[in-house]
Amino acid sequence: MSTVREATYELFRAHGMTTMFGNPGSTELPMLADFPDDFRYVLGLQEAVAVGMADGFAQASGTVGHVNLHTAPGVGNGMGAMFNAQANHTPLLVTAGQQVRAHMTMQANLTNRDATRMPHPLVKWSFEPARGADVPAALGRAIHTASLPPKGPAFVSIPMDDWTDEADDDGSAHAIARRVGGRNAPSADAVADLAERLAGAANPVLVAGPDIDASGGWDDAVALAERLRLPVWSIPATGGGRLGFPEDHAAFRGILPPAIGPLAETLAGHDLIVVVGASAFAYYPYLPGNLLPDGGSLVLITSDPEEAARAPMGEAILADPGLALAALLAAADESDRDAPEPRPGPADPQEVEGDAISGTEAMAALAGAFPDDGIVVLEAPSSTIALRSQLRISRPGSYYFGAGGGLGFGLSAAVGVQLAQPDRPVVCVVGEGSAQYAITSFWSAAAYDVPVTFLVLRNSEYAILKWFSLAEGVEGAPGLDLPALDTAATAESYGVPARRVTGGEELRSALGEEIGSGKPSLIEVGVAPGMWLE
Ligand SMILES: Cc1ncc(C[n+]2csc(CCOP(=O)(O)OP(=O)(O)O)c2C)c(N)n1
Repeated sequence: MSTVREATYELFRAHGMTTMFGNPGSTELPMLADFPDDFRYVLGLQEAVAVGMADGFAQASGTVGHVNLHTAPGVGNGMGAMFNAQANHTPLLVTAGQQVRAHMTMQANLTNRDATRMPHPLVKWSFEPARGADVPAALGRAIHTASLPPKGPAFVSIPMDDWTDEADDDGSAHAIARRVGGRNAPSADAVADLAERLAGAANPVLVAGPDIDASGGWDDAVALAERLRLPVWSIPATGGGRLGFPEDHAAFRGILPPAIGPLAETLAGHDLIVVVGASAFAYYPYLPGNLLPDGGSLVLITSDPEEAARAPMGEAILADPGLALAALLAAADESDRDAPEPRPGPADPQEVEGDAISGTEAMAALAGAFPDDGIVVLEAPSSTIALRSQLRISRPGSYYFGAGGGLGFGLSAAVGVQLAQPDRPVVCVVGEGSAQYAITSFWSAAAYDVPVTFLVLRNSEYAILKWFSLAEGVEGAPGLDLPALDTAATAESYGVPARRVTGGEELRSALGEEIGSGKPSLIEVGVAPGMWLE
């Protein structure tokens, strides 16, 4: 006979889920009792940080992440980060403690009175087992649900007295042994049809999305583009948490603009647009126009039925992006079309007045110091495009961004990514405004000696919101300036050594010293106000 707790840890072990992120409360302590030596608990000081770390860890490790939250208030604090995890297609098990069963009907203090409803619509499945003995099977079901396409968070609320209950040994053994595969190959007909259309199109184009990276399709995307001479665009920068194609490749054309009209205009002249591993498209701001260029048709390949259904135009093939690319490649003959125009090289940074530098110059300095095996976690809104233009990432699994747009992903996910990839240097590029949403990540980085290099771009404002004000015709909005926000001093107070640098040269040499140093550290540089688009 084993207890529910023993059977549960066996289940986690069987799935390779031996890292647990969390912030504990009294209702979670029974789960954490006698914490096994082969498990690692990573404390986040606020639940948004714990969820963000688990998100980064899950994506960069390829396992299901696990975050344990404190009953209703902990789930509430974690929900913004769950929104990002859902948009990122991150496989994530979210567990939360719950009052003792005997206390729930009378709604004793800290009872999560509607636990299963609370995290909706951000989770794929939400459950509170009817009996303690069912906890391992419920967790098994949540793990499978999280890892089936579309990957995403699944939630289980667990009353605190369940952990010492006797497990259902037969049921637990099956739960521990079960494996559920979720990669669907496209139908042979769909592949043959699309391969024929790609061969016959006058000017086809590939639009690469984040799930190419997540499904291991990077190399086949490159081979397909080369064989068919396809120009390749990235989906809009704000809509994708990963990169689907090397951005220094000769076929890579750039990043599509995020609004309806400009996006279609950018693709003008293409008669076949094949979008792989993405939502088509995560538009914002609203700039109406035609959804497709004249004479263009679009085929979306996604493993997410909702992405397939909600796209406002074109056809969709429901399939794992990596498997679909492999199948298309196998069906593709070498094309004699002309090779696509190469993308121009990075722009020279413009001079700005005063001590601050442009976001472009800051990103050029980063590019100058960035190692081949580096990983970027990005949350610096007004320098997002500058980073993508200056630092042309050439390897898979090297870029993470909060696709939901909820700030707080950057700092926290960077810690999780680094824990999952201890041998690759992680650089977190973050705006000083964005950093505040997950500021206690600095403590976790210091406490667990997670050697992220944090690059803080300090422009003393919410620059992107000022840019949006112009786009939205809004004047006189309050709350867009951030005077005297000293992120370097705050990081120091949490135990992360910080330094301030001035100018591109100093920034580049500081980055060269810190990246790969094996220690967490922070570099803050002054950046001039404004949007940096090259
Ligand atoms: C949770 C959350 N709250 C608010 C916002 C709105 N928001 C988007 S960008 C931004 C400003 C970010 O400031 P900073 O990191 O300094 O970057 P900058 O725009 O100056 O480059 C804000 C507040 C958001 N995206 N997410």
